[in-house]
Amino acid sequence: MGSTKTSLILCFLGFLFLDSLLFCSAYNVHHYSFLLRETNFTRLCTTKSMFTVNGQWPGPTIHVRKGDKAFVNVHNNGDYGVTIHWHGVKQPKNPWSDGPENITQCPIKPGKNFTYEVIFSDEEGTLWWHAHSDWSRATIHGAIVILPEIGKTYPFPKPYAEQVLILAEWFNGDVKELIDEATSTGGDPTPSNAYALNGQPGFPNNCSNETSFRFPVQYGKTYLLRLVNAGMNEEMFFGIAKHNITVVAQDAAYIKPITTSYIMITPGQTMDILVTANQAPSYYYMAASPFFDSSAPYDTTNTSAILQYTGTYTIPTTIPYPTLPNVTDKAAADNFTTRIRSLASAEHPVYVPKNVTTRIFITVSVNQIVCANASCGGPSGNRLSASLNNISFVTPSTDVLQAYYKSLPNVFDKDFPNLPPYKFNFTGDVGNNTLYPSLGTKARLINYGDVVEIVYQGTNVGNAENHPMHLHGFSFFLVGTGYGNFGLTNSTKTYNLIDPPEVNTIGVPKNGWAAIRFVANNPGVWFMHCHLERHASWGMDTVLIVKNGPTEETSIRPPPANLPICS
Ligand SMILES: *[C@@H]1O[C@H](CO)[C@@H](O)[C@H](O)[C@H]1NC(C)=O
Ligand SMILES: *[C@@H]1O[C@H](CO)[C@@H](O)[C@H](O)[C@H]1NC(C)=O
Ligand SMILES: *[C@@H]1O[C@H](CO)[C@@H](O)[C@H](O)[C@H]1NC(C)=O
Ligand SMILES: *[C@@H]1O[C@H](CO)[C@@H](O)[C@H](O)[C@H]1NC(C)=O
Ligand SMILES: *[C@@H]1O[C@H](CO)[C@@H](O)[C@H](O)[C@H]1NC(C)=O
Ligand SMILES: *[C@@H]1O[C@H](CO)[C@@H](O)[C@H](O)[C@H]1NC(C)=O
Ligand SMILES: *[C@@H]1O[C@H](CO)[C@@H](O)[C@H](O)[C@H]1NC(C)=O
Ligand SMILES: *[C@@H]1O[C@H](CO)[C@@H](O)[C@H](O)[C@H]1NC(C)=O
Ligand SMILES: *[C@@H]1O[C@H](CO)[C@@H](O)[C@H](O)[C@H]1NC(C)=O
Ligand SMILES: *[C@@H]1O[C@H](CO)[C@@H](O)[C@H](O)[C@H]1NC(C)=O
Ligand SMILES: *[C@@H]1O[C@H](CO)[C@@H](O)[C@H](O)[C@H]1NC(C)=O
Ligand SMILES: *[C@@H]1O[C@H](CO)[C@@H](O)[C@H](O)[C@H]1NC(C)=O
Ligand SMILES: [Cu+2]
Repeated sequence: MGSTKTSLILCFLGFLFLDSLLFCSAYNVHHYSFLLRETNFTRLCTTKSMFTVNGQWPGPTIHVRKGDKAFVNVHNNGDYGVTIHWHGVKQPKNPWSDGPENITQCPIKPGKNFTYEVIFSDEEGTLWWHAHSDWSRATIHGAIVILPEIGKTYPFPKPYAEQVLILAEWFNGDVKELIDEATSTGGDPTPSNAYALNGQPGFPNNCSNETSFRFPVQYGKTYLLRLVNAGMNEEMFFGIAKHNITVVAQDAAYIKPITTSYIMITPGQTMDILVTANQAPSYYYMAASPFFDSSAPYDTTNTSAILQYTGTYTIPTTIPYPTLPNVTDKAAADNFTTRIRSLASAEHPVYVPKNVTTRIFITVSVNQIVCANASCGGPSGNRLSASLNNISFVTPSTDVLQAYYKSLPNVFDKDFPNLPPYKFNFTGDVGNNTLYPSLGTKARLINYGDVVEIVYQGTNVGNAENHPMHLHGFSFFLVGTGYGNFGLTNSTKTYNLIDPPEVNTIGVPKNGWAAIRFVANNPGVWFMHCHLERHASWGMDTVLIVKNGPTEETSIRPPPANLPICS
């Protein structure tokens, strides 16, 4: 329903010395229709109308093969404007279809439609799509499954079957009202009322036992779970009772298999996980619980689904529940995340950039803005804010891409700095001099082909927390992470330049740092932000603009017809 497929053969005539060679590669073009509309849902015995794609929560899965292309026509029948982002799809030269509101396009208004051209390149595994306007992604999201090219196989034995599993958050109230309310008071938004797996909170949430998502498995078979953390504000642990799980990919790039009893996944991340049904046929809970270490309010519940063996057996009166780490157990989180390595090996080396030409050091902070007469709902009557290099991002009302492409003035500045304005003991006892950010719409221009290293330095300003930083338009090598202050001499010594994972979202540890590298080979306007929605709304965002290279092949494509109009 709502999707069709056609095949194209793309041929290049290449000349190699005296021989001419014809290269052909086949790829498929897929067409999807997304109708955005309000739909009633009942969870936790509460019924509400919510904004969805095709009336589904989670929304439809997009299925492609590596290197394919998808045209997705999004028609908005809702009450307010919205955009869609294809999270982790690099979209070579095509920022026009990337989606973040007022960064690469203005919203698709009610009654209007826009067709996204989603261009896949080297991604393979699981990604996802989501609304990129205010908090509408809470209900507007779905998975993207990218299979190997025809004739190619997974780098692990073919699983018997596959299942998308989406972790999300259910709010009893209207999500738009909730964030509008928090924005008007300046206080913390109300946390969600439950997490959900494939749209169902499951045991032990109220009114949820009977509707748990159930995944039927056959004894002896191995399954591939494609797990997406579409949650809004919390990193999560996930595990399956009495079953080990083996993680084989993250963010649509394969990794060396990690066998574990639990994982930690941040909002924005995706993981491909093998599980073998090798226990006594029965019911087993798969569950997720928050990993959150901050004084901010958060959703303290757990969500579960049921791994249900097929066959005849006595249904257990007590279903085994997985043991997941404590909510603040960062050693447990690190124990998993520090094991993640790309598939690179001596036989199959991966080029990790070594000759850095552009270094950007970014402090990542939660801040406050002073309100007259302490009239706001945050600490000390202040307004909660957040920043990168002490600049709290202000969303413009004309998109940055259009302004850049057409050289429109007064939309954004090009002076996002390489360093924070003050040097201090970032993770120590910080005073108030860094509590208050400056405001601005600042982008960092990068030359085509630059070898970029970005160090994200978490700070103890305001409220120290983990920050899952996400960059559009690229996947990057995570070359290092650590606690405390980053130091160019001591921290770079700990880098992994052999087999670092290649990802699009990285959890910067609380009061720690993370270093990433990438080659700026994708011209465009690319949003970079914390994937905790609270922080993104408060200004923990900036824009990287990769300039055109010397040729058409290295330049931004012309804009599509019918881009939504800003107003
Ligand atoms: C949604 O639910 C509300 C009340 O809960 C009801 O008034 C409304 O008619 C429902 N809408 C649809 C489309 O079912
Ligand atoms: C479950 O419902 C009861 C009664 O309405 C309520 O008191 C309780 O807080 C709810 N529990 C959760 C976890 O929502
Ligand atoms: C849900 O399941 C749990 C565990 O089996 C049980 O304790 C609880 O009473 C059930 N709740 C309902 C409403 O059936
Ligand atoms: C899980 O893996 C550990 C370590 O390899 C192993 O000791 C344990 O027996 C495994 N458990 C199951 C249920 O397979
Ligand atoms: C988690 O750890 C904290 C601090 O050690 C402790 O206070 C809390 O009770 C623990 N929570 C659970 C659910 O075990
Ligand atoms: C990491 O997990 C392994 C296997 O569960 C355990 O043996 C080890 O002690 C853990 N390490 C830390 C630092 O928690
Ligand atoms: C490293 O980059 C610099 C600046 O672009 C360049 O001059 C130098 O030749 C490069 N070195 C290597 C080994 O690529
Ligand atoms: C984006 O710009 C439009 C005007 O073009 C404005 O109505 C909307 O509020 C802006 N969005 C955000 C998140 O600022
Ligand atoms: C920075 O702060 C940390 C935590 O308070 C402290 O342990 C460390 O000594 C401080 N470093 C310096 C250079 O003052
Ligand atoms: C920092 O600012 C807060 C108000 O935002 C105030 O309560 C506190 O006393 C200040 N601390 C210092 C050390 O100035
Ligand atoms: C690394 O260097 C930085 C900057 O000099 C320093 O603040 C930090 O404490 C050092 N870290 C370690 C682990 O030595
Ligand atoms: C979609 O938008 C285009 C203009 O952007 C318009 O011509 C077309 O009629 C619209 N289609 C629908 C089904 O509304
Ligand atoms: Cu954050």
